[in-house]
Amino acid sequence: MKLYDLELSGNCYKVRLFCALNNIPLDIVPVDYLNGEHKREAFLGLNPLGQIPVLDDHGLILRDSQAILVYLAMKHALEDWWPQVAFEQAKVMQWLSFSGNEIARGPNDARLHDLFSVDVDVEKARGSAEEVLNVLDAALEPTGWLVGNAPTLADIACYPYIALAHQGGVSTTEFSAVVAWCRRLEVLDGYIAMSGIERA
Ligand SMILES: N[C@@H](CCC(=O)N[C@@H](CS)C(=O)NCC(=O)O)C(=O)O
Repeated sequence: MKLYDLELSGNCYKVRLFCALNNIPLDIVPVDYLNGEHKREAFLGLNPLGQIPVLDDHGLILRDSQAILVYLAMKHALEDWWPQVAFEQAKVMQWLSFSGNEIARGPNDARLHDLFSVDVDVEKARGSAEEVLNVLDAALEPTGWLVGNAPTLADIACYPYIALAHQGGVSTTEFSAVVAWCRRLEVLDGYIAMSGIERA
C-alpha cells in the first residue's frame, strides 16, 4: 500500500500516525512538493485536485486524509477507532469534517502563511484558530477524548494541526484540556511525531 506523502504535511502525517499506531505497513512515496510535482499530469491522474496525501492500495486510489483514515480503519476492522454504533460514528464524522473545514481554515492556514508564505488572511486564520481551540477544549473536558472514553479517528484527524499550531503563531498553552489531550496521544503505543511537533 503506497502513500504519496510529504514529511511536512499534517494531512499526510494523520495517515502515517494512524498506520504507526496500528502496525499497518505503508510504502512512503515522497512527492516533490516544492518543485510542483503534485500539479503535474502524472500526479493529477491520481488526484485531480493536485493535493497530497493520496493512498494507492493495489490500484484503489483514494484522496483526502479523512477518507483515507476511514478506509484504513474499516479495511482492518478497527472498530475502536471507527465505531459502528450510529451515533458514535456520526460524532466521529463530525470531527473529521471539523478537521477538514474549521481546523484547515484556522491553525492550518496560519501555519501555511508563516511556514510556506501562502497568501492567506493570517489574522482571520488566527481568529478562527482561537475559536477552534475553544471548541476542542470544551469537547475534551469530560473524558479527555473527542468521542467516548478512548481515542478514535476523530482524535487522529484533529491532532496534527493543533500540535503544529505554534508554527502559525497560535499558542495552545492556555487550553489545558487540549494540552493534556496532546500529551495523552503522544504516549500511545506506536506514536510517531513529525517535524515541528514539540513533545513535553
Ligand atoms: N482535504 C484534504 C486536503 C489536502 C491538502 O490540502 N493537502 C495539501 C498539503 S497538506 C496540498 O496538497 N496542497 C496543495 C494544494 O492545495 O494545491 C485532506 O485532508 O487530505
